[in-house]
Amino acid sequence: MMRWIVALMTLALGAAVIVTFVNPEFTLAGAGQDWFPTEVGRGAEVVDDLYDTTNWIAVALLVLTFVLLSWTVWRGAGRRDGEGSDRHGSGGLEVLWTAVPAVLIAYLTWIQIGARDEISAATAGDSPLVIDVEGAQFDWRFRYAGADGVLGNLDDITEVVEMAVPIGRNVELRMHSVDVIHSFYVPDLRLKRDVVPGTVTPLRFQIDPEDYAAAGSPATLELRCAELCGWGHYAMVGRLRPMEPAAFDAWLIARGEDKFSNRAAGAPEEPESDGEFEDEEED
Ligand SMILES: [Cu+2]
Repeated sequence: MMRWIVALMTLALGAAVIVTFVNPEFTLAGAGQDWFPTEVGRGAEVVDDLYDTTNWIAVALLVLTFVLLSWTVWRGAGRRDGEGSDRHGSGGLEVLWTAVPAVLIAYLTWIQIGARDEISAATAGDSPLVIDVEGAQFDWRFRYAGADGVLGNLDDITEVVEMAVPIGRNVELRMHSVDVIHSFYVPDLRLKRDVVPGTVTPLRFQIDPEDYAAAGSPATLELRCAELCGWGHYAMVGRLRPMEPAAFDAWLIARGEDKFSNRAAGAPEEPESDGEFEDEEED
């Protein structure tokens, strides 16, 4: 009797964990959603496939673990003398539990390399629009080449918090940090990459026009810092503003003209800010 109670309790615990873990997939799928917001980046669906594959392998292993655990408890509790087995070592089992994870890890590595190549292929070709991205405690700064098309000189256009990007055009970020490690994370694009002081990290993407329209053409895409970087980490929020290519070009030219008219009028050359974080700093 005892062993059945123990085995059922173990199974119930296993089932509860599985339901908690697996159920959101079905609930969200029923509502026509996924764990993530609808992807709008070229090649981003590859990340979703990778996520699903990894997730289902984990669920299968979880089920297997609980079934084996329940069986062990049930079998052990049935021994009348109350003694456990004194068997030590099992060559066959050790080979098995080394070989199976090794094969799984090799498989996961293989599909991740494939996914990386597919994502790179999706944004290959076309000389990209280059944007310099600076991560700093605790905001995002963006720098575009001015009218001369060259980054890193006086006519550069600087923005804070919001990065305008053209839809359907390759964008290449050159990311760097002025202090600690940050992480550039845009869930809608399935993009996440560390921004590390002392080095420049490139990151390419393209907002796919069809996917963007299918996602309901959101006015902005959330940008988060995904690396705990200090007390203001929670406020290190930015956004991407997708724009039609013609509107983007016009915006960039206008920003360039603003800058020079401001300078001629003697205005300080300060990037605009939405004040989200700066307000707090003044207190
Ligand atoms: Cu950060």
